[in-house]
Amino acid sequence: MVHLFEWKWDDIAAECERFLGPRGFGGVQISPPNENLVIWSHNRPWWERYQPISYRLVTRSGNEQQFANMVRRCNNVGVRIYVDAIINHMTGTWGENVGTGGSEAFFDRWSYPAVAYGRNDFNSPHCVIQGHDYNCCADRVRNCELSGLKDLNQGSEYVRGKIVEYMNRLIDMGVAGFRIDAAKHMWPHDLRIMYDRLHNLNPSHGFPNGARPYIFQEVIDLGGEAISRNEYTALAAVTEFRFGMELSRAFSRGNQLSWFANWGETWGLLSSNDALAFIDNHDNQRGHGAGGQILTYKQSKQYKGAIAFMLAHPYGKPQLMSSFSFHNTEAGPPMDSSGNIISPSINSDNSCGNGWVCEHRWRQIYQMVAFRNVAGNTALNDWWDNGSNQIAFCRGGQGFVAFNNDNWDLNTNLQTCLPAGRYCDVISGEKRNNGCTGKTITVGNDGRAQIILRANEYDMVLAIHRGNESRL
Ligand code: QV4
Ligand code: CA
Repeated sequence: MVHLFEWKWDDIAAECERFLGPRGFGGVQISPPNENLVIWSHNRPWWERYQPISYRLVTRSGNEQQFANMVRRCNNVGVRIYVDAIINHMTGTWGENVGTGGSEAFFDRWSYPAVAYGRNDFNSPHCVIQGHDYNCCADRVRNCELSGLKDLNQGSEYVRGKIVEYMNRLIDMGVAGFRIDAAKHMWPHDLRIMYDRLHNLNPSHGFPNGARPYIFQEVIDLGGEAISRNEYTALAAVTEFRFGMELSRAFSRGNQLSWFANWGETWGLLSSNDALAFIDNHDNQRGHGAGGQILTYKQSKQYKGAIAFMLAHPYGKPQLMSSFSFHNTEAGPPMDSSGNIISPSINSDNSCGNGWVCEHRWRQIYQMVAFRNVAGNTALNDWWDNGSNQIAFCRGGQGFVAFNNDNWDLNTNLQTCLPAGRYCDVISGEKRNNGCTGKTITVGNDGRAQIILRANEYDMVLAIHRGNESRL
């Protein structure tokens, strides 16, 4: 799954058809599709989309018809749509009070007529979460406001009804699941009641009869807080923030890759089935949310290393971040002077222009998506390391990957566990007309090959696998 952060629905539909479907991506996380407050006083920041004003499907990404069209076109090519659901709160106090669809809010009366919500639908007495609440007071984290955003009371049957109605409308339109924003700030038993009332996925969009939505809940748990991610795993999957934190640290040389031989639950990560795994997300790539030195597109060599490790390793359900380029952490997506989002342009080498980074279109990343699909459910085997930052491993006779994050060369004969033959390294190049634009690796009858990754190479990864993209 890739998070196409702030993309427009028409552009996502085209991306599903021209790139994501053909390249084997399973899904897209989209930005919140419901109406949000327009915030010109901060020059239309990206975070205005986390300030709901109604559940009407009209945002800078598009209107309801464009949304429906995107879902249909993506499902047709096997790419599923996952909605970022903002159900903990509504927009808070601002000088501005008009939404992307023209709806208004009246903050002094806690009034959101386009839903409609009023004073009784929010938690009271009114309070705002303070930093130390996270360490002591689960009830305050759940019943007070997250940075002044009006806190809905999901204990109310009326509020639950409105939220479930919104989510079911999306499911009926063909959506496959949800990211539950700020799940930590809602009571697990209220979430359970709402999840239980969600419709089955719509069979007319190609889902099997009785299929349930895939839900991943945003719970930031780096340890030591009053609320634990374990309170949410019985309900649905959970975002595993420790995953990207540890891998970012290691690929920045703050820890040795050789320690990752037992990467997974033994490191204190969630059980693999419960985990949405990622390196960076839209918050921590710009210093919001969980802190720490998170790798992003800005440290591209290390970042591609961490992403390749994520995609090659069997742990969790991996999610890629696809960004717009930014310097200012508040800045919204590329836009014109009226605030309309500018579409990404597509260059002949697959990369994007117009201010879009499109990490998912970097060869070293999308070719590792193919690697993961070929590796399937196979386990990890033939781990090798040099006791430092050179490692290699296999996936069940399907794929082999090597990393060199030391400042000296890797040049070693290693077990690749692949059938004898010639393979194209999918990191340094790609297969073209039975040739390879990058390194060619020859695997002998014993499954071994000479693996070379120089310290000063453009990338620190080498990957070969069975299947069309790599086998020559
Ligand atoms: C300001 C003051 C407050 C004051 C308030 C009201 O800072 O002290 O009470 O005004 O006067 C924006 C502004 C923020 C402003 C707030 C309210 O940045 O300064 O408060 O709006 O108007 C995103 C951004 C937030 C942004 C929010 C709403 O990250 O900065 O707040 O959108 O626009 C915790 C949570 C976790 C959360 C994470 C960021 O446990 O759930 O913080 N992550 C998710 C999303 C994230 C989003 C939200 C939750 C809220 O991933 O992107 O916040 O929907 O770790
Ligand atoms: Ca709450």
